[in-house]
Amino acid sequence: MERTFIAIKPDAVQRGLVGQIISRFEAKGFTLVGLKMMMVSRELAEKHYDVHKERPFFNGLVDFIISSPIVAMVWEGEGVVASARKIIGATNPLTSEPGTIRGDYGISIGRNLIHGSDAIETAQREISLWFKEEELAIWEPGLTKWIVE
Ligand code: D4T
Repeated sequence: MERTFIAIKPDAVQRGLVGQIISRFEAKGFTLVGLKMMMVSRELAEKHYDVHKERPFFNGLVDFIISSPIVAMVWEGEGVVASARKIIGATNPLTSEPGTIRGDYGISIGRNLIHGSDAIETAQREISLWFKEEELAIWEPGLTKWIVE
């Protein structure tokens, strides 16, 4: 079953948006299989954003991610990687569509509330970077037959 890595960033945690953000994925019908609140080490933040290490915003981005707790999650479901990206919205909240998380709650690209894996292979890499296998629950909600044909 497809899985994606989602992180609720420090700005969204500080603003009390954790519940509303989790609700959107629950209401859609995806299954939560991993969840932890944590302070992120600089080493983990740098590994996670390794692809951006030459970009001018890299240091500021890492400083932001480690500045305050985040909520790390793994969500499961058919097509969850691409669907979560749509639920999250475009990188710059000013251009994200209303109805998306960034479109509804954000203004600034450096405070864009949430991260979601951008492809299935990225999701696999990120899930193994952030979670141990035993931290993930293998379960099927009883409601699944009412959500997935
Ligand atoms: P993430 O990876 O956080 O889900 O965001 P996106 O996938 O939507 O966007 P990204 O990888 O291009 O950017 C990663 C992260 O860097 C911040 N950022 C980005 C920034 O602060 N300034 C910038 O100019 C850009 C391009 C926001 C998201």
